[in-house]
Amino acid sequence: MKKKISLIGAGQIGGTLAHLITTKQLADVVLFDVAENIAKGKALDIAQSTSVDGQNINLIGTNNYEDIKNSDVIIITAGVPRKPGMTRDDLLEINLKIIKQVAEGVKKNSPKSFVICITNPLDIIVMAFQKYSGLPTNKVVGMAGILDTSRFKYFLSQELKVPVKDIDSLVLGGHGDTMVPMINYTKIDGKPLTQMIQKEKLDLIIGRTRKGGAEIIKFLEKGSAFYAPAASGVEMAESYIKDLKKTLPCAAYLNGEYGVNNLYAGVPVVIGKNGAEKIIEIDLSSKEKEQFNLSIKTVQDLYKAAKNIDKNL
Ligand code: TXD
Repeated sequence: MKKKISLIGAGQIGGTLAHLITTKQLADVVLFDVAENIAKGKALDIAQSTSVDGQNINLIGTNNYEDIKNSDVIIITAGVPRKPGMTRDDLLEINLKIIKQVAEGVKKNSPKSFVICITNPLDIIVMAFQKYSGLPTNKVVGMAGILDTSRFKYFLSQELKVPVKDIDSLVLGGHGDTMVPMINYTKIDGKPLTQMIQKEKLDLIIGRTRKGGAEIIKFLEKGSAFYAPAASGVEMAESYIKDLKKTLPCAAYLNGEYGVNNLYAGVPVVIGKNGAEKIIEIDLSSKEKEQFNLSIKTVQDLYKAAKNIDKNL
């Protein structure tokens, strides 16, 4: 039975998601955007690429929420991206309004979907989507940790001259400047990272990872990163659709895990046919636990700011 993925937002990430889903033949695609012609134009262009590569994938572009009915997966990128000099938190007020509209559309038309939020500020937007939509917490997750981990692994691979596939790592916590690369968990070809790199070089790489988004925004001037974010979102969708039960760093609803309650934050999550099936609690060093708790505090503070904007959150 062909699967269906609806993409709410047909901008830089949404369009790239649509193209990746098509080339991987993962599912038929609905590209939804308030800018209907953007959605229609990108859907038509990607659909025409299937004649070249032979994929059996159907795509439509729309601004009608009824077209997302019975989606297996919904990936949300609707919102405003950062401009140079902006923080992810600066997007809070405008993107909260947008995610409320999106939540209403999804709740009404496709409430049984597995929903992956990408819009920033990610940890709060995914929380707001779950609260506004009322979808079960195991069926609503946020994409950030896979992207942050991919950046960290890439920088390490460049520094140590090893293939990224030989690096195991996790970046957890909030998707912001306090995100936590798990140094003790990171292995290079099975060996502890700390035995492979000088502290000064590692600190530079951690700093660059935390500012990874801003570095790309500076180059692009208009818009923010979209290839790696889209690849990261597709990995989550694929693990759900194919029931791969991959353990992936995602923003998931914490209900006591890691000592955190009623908050979304980046943790290792098993993603399978039931959505966020299990949160994995890894052992944290005392320093990692301190940094993780600080990151959680920044998410909690931003959530308080969100509740000041909308008391219903
Ligand atoms: O790791 C992560 N989670 C981040 C997320 C990585 C990179 C980018 N991150 C955030 O994703 C970024 O800060 C933005 O908040 C979103 C989307 O980024 P993108 O680069 O795709 O932004 P675009 O190109 O501006 O696309 C956004 C689209 C655009 O086409 C708008 O017309 C549409 O969103 N939009 C809407 N669609 C549906 N419904 C509503 N209300 C709406 N408002 C705008």
